[in-house]
Amino acid sequence: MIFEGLPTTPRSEELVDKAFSRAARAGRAKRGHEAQESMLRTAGNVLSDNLENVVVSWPDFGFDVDPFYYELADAIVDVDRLRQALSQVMWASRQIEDLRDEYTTKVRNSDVDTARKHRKQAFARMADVMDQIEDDLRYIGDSRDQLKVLPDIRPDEPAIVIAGYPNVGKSSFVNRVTRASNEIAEYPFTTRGVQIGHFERDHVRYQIVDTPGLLDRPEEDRNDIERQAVSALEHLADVVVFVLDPSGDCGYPLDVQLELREEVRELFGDAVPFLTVANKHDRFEAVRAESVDATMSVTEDENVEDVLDMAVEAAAFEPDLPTRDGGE
Ligand SMILES: Nc1nc2c(ncn2[C@@H]2O[C@H](COP(=O)(O)OP(=O)(O)OP(=O)(O)O)[C@@H](O)[C@H]2O)c(=O)[nH]1
Ligand SMILES: [Mg+2]
Repeated sequence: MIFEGLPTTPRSEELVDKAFSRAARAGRAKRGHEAQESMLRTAGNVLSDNLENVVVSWPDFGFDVDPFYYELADAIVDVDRLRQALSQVMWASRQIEDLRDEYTTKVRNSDVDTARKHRKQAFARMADVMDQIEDDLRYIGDSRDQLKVLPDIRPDEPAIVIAGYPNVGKSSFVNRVTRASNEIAEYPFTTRGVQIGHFERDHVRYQIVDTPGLLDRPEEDRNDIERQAVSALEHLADVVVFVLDPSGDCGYPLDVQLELREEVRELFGDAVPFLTVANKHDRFEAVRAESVDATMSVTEDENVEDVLDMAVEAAAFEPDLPTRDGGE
């Protein structure tokens, strides 16, 4: 996952302490001008290098971040604010380099007492720059802590997104079709976690994503974070499987479920294939044919594999296979 390896972000104060104590140590090893210059260089380098490392450890949001993760990240933190913070930190890194170079010249061209004054002034100005980015570093650090735990979804692998009212059998379906691989993980993303299962067809790994609390109720009941997470799912989905429970055992009448279906269908738009599957076939006789693409019963193991085949076919995923004659 793209944000997984981000290192912890240092705080301003922490970096200043580190830079100035290293500088003091470097200064003790030398005398006169050289001591002052060495302190200046050490402090400047420690600060500017550490700040630059903070920035370069992040992916470029305008370039390297898949739309799925961009949206998801933006649901959790303010990505514009984060990008601004990162560019402020980059600015600070450059600013400190400039101070280092400016004062190195001054130190070299003055007597030892004045050199010490210049060095002290440089340190004060560096500390000032660090004060100015205190909030930015904190925002970056907090963002890092939150984004680090995003679910490990691969935007480049085909994804089947499961939707439908609570209790219709979404999790039962996901559990059933991923039983062999047993790769279901819970993530602290929404209140109820995101469930991601995997299975393989023709050597292609498919992700099957169940999002309790997201696609299981009308739009107006979602809060901002959830709405944003839904729009992330829109980028991710290669096919949506909407699960109905025509028996009504789930507690929602069929017409209410069909309303939600239209809403979810509109959310994803025409570009994403959409399948409606009536589950719990053991609990109802028939459902009007035009409203569903398939019927199944997960608990009776009826038609489940066929539904999965339909989903795989609808996702129409074409892996980039090497050409047979190896022409390239
Ligand atoms: N009779 C019958 N019951 C089923 C079938 N599939 C699932 N169930 C039952 O329906 C209940 C709800 O199933 P879940 O898989 O938890 O439903 P869900 O859609 O994941 O529910 P939420 O996670 O709350 O959104 C469970 O008691 C299942 O055993 C089925 O085909 N027939
Ligand atoms: Mg569930």
